[in-house]
Amino acid sequence: MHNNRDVKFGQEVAGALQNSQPVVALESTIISHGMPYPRNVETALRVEATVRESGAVPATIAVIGGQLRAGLSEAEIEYLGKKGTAVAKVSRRDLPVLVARGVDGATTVAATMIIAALAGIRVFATGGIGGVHRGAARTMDISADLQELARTDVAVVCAGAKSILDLRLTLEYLETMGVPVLGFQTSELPAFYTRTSGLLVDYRMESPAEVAEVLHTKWQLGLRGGAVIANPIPEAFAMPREEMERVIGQAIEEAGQQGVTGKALTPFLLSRIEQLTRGDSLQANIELVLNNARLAGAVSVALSDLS
Ligand code: PSU
Ligand code: MN
Repeated sequence: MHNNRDVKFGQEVAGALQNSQPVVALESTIISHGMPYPRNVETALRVEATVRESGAVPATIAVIGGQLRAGLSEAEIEYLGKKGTAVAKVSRRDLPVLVARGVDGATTVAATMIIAALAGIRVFATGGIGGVHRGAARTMDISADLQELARTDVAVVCAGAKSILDLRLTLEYLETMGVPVLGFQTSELPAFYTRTSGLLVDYRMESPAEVAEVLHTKWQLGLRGGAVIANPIPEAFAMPREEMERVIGQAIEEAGQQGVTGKALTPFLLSRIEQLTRGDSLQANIELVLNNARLAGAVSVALSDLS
C-alpha cells in the first residue's frame, strides 16, 4: 500500500540524494500566493536553473494530490502557478489535513522545511521568511516559520524579511528559540527590498564555506533546528527605503480596514505592495530570489564537501 508519509521524489532529485550530491529545496507558496501568474512560473523555473548553474539540484516542494513531493515537473509548476491562490497555502498545521484529504497544497517556509527534512535536504532558498507581524502584541500573529526554524534541521537562505513584519521582534523571537541569524557579507539584517534595516545580525559570514562550516558544526553538536542565512538584495535592484516604508504602511492600514487576518494577511500585503509600486517591487522580489538561489547552491555544495 502506498504510504502517504513517504516523500515522492522527482527523478533528478532522487538521483542526487542517492549519490549524496548537493540539493536545494525551494518552496511553492511563493509560486501560488507570492507572485502573479505568469511571472511566478517563469521565476520558479529561473530559480531552478540558477540552482543548477551553482552546481546543485533544485527540489521544488509542494503537496500534490495529498502526496508530499520534492522535485516537480515543469507542468506541475505551471499548474500550481496558474491555479494561484486557489491552491491551499500549507503550513505545519495544515499538512495533515491536506494529506489525509488527498488534495494539493502550496508549501510555506515552515511546511517546505518539514518536507525537505523528511527528504534529507538541508539547504533551502526562498525570498523572505514569515515572522512576528507588526502589532503582534495585540494580534499574536507570529508566523509558524519561526517555530519551524527552531525545531527542523534545514537552513533557510533569504533576503531577511519584509518590513510588513516587526523585524526587531522577529530577531528577538529567533534568539529566544536558539536560531542563529547569519548575515552573508553583511552585519545588518537585510529588509528584503532594502539591504539594511538598522538591526544587526548575530554573525557576519564571508563565504559559503564559512556558512557550511557553522551549519555542519551545529548539527554535529546535536543542536536541532535551522538557521537563517540573510543575503541582501543586490545593490542594483534594491528599492528606496522611504518609498517602501510608505507603501508597506498603506498596505497594512488597508488590511486592517478590510479585516484581513490569519494566513490571508501575508499574501494580501504582498500583492498590495506590488500594486502600489506598479510592479517595481515584483522585479526586486524576483532578483533577490535568484540571488538567494545562487548562494543556497554554493552553501549546499560546500556542505556536501564537509559530509
Ligand atoms: N514573505 C515573502 N514572500 C512570501 C512569503 C513570505 O516575502 O511568499 C510566504 C512564505 O511562503 C512564508 C509565508 O513562509 O508567506 C508566511 O506566511 P505566514 O505569515 O502566514 O506564516
Ligand atoms: Mn500569520
